[in-house]
Amino acid sequence: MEAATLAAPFSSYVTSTQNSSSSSPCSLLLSRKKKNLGSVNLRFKSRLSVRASSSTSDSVVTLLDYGAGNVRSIRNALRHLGFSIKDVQTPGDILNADRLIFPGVGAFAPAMDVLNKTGMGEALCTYIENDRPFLGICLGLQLLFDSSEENGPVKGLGVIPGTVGRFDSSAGGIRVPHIGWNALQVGNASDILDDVGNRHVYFVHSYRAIPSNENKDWVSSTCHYGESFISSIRRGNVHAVQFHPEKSGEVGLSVLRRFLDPKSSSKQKPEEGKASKLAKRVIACLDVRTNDKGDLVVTKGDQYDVREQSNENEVRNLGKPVDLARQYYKDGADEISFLNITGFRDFPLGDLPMIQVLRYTSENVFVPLTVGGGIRDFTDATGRYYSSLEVAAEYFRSGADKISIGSDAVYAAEEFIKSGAKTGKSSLEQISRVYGNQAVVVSIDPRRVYVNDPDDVPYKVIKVTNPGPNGEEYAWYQCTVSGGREGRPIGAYELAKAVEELGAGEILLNCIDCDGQGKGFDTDLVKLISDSVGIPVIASSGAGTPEHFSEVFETTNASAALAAGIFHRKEVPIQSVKEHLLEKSIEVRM
Ligand code: 1PR
Repeated sequence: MEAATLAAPFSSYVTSTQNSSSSSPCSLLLSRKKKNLGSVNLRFKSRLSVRASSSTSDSVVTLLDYGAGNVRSIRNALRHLGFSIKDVQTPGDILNADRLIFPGVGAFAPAMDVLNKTGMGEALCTYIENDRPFLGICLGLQLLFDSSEENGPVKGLGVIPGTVGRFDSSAGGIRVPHIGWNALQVGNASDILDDVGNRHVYFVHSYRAIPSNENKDWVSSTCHYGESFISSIRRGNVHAVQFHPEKSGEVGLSVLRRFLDPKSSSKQKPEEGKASKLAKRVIACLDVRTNDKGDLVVTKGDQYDVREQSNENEVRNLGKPVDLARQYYKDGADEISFLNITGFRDFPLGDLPMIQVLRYTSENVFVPLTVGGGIRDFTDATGRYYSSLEVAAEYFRSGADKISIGSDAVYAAEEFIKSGAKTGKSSLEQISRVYGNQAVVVSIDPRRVYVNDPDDVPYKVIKVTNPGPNGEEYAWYQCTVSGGREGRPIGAYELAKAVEELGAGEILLNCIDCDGQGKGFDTDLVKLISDSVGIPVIASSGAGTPEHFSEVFETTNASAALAAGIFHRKEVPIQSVKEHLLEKSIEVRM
C-alpha cells in the first residue's frame, strides 16, 4: 500500500478504528436484491443509477481519492498521459463517472470505514455491477475482496470472493514487505496488461489477495513471491492491479494508457522482456544540500566530507537535483533517493526548495522516490512545534513514496534497547503506524571500528575479510548521527534489529569508510545486516564498477544496491551495471 496522508473532503471520516460495519456494501446490495428491494440504498436512492457514457469527456478521468492517501503519483501519471482529473466529492460522482480510478492508499480497515460512512462503497459496488470502466490500484484491488486480515479480519466490498492475508515470511524465506520489481504470470486476457508481457512492474505491499477456485474467473494475472498471489483481476470493463502502474516506468504508463484509451491497444507492442521473478534493484542516490551561495545542489562526499580540498573549500556541486533525477529515470534507475544531508540541523519544512524538488521530480519520474533528512519532531524559532508526522506528511504530499529516517532512528533504537519497551512515540513508530512500514526506510551511517578480540566491546563483532591497520581480525560497526559527525553507543547490527521491531520497512545501509571510495561495498557489513533482518536491505557506499554490484548480490542477501558518485560523474552508466548483472544471471529490470 502507498503512504497515507489525510486529505479533504473525507478526512473527518478517516480514523484509526476498525471498520464499524459488519456487512460489506456489495453483500448489502445482494441481500436487498434477494428481498426484492432493488439494488439501491435509500440514502442514495436518487443517485444510485449509473449514467451512460458520454463521448464529451474522453480526456477526463474520475479519481476516487477518499482522503486517506497520497495520490500525487497517480495524478502526475494521468496528467502526463494527457488526461484531466475530476475528483469524487459525492457517491453520485462515482455513478456518473465515464472511467473511474481508485488508487488504494493506507490500511484496509480505515479505508473501508470511509467507504462505508460516506456511501462511496455502495456507489462503487453499483458502478462495478454495471460493468463501468474501473481500475483499482493496490489497496484498490484488495478492497474488492470479501475480507482482509490487515488489523482484522475486516470486511471488504465483497465484489470478488476471497480473502486478503499477510505474506508469510516463513514461506520460502521471503522478505516482507514485498518491495520491488516483480514479474507477472498473465493468464485470462486482460487488454490493459498487453504491453507488460515478461516485464517487471513495481510492487510495495505486505498483504496480498489469495487465489482460489471461487475467484479464478476474476484473476487475470498472478505474481510469485514465496507463493502465488493475485496481481490483477479483470471482468469486462472492471480491472484492478496489485502493482503500481504509476510507479512502474513506461510499462506502467502503458497499463494506464490502455485502460484510459482502449483504442491505444492497436499500437505496436513493445519488445518482449525477460522478467521471471523479483529483480535486484539498482538505485541512484542524490545527496542534496544548499551550497555556500544558497543554491540547492547535488553533492557527494568522500567518507561523508562533501567539501572540495581546494583553498575555497566549497561544497562539491555535481548538478541540479531535478535534472539529475530525470536523467537517472531515463537511464533505467529502479528507484531514486534524495537525502537532505543537512536536514539534521535545518528544519526541512523551512527548506522549501527540497519540497519543490520532490514536486517537480514526481511530475515526470515514474519510479519510486525516497526522501530523507531531518525527519524528527521540531520546534521552530517562533516556538511552533511540528511533529515528525507533519514533516513526513509534507514529503509524501510533495511526491515521496517512502521517507528515510537517520539520526532519529538511532535515538529511538537506543531508547528501545535500554528500556526494552516500545513507547510508540518515536518518529519511526508513529510514521510507520500511520503510513505503513513499507513507507519507512531507516538509513544507517555506520563506521567500522577494528578490535583484536570479539569480547572487547558489548556489540556484535564480526571477523572481517580484510584485517585492520594493526592486523586486527575483528570489527564492529558503530552507528553515527548528524551526518557521521557523532558516534553513538550502538552497533549497526543492534540498530537494524531494533528498527525492524519498531516498524521500519527497509534498511538503507551506508558505510562511512567506503563512501565515495569506489572500492566496492562493505560486503562483510551487508552480509551481517541482510542475514539478521527480515526486511529488505539496500547496500550502499563504495560502488566503483559494475562488478561491485554483482559481488554484493552474489555474496549477500541485499535486495538492492545504491550508488551515487559513479553515476553523478558519469563513470559508469546505470545500463552498464544492469547489463553486467544480467550477464551474471542476476535478474534486473531492463
Ligand atoms: O539524520 O535523519 O537527518 O538523515 C540524514 C541523511 O543524510 C542520512 O540518510 C545520511 O545517510 C545522509 N547524510 C548525512 N550526511 C551525509 C554526508 O555525506 N555528509 N550522506 C549523508 C550519506 C551516503 C550515501 C551515499 C552512498 C553512496 N551519504 O547517501 O550516497 O554512500 O555513495 P557512493 O556510491 O559515491 O560511494 P537524518
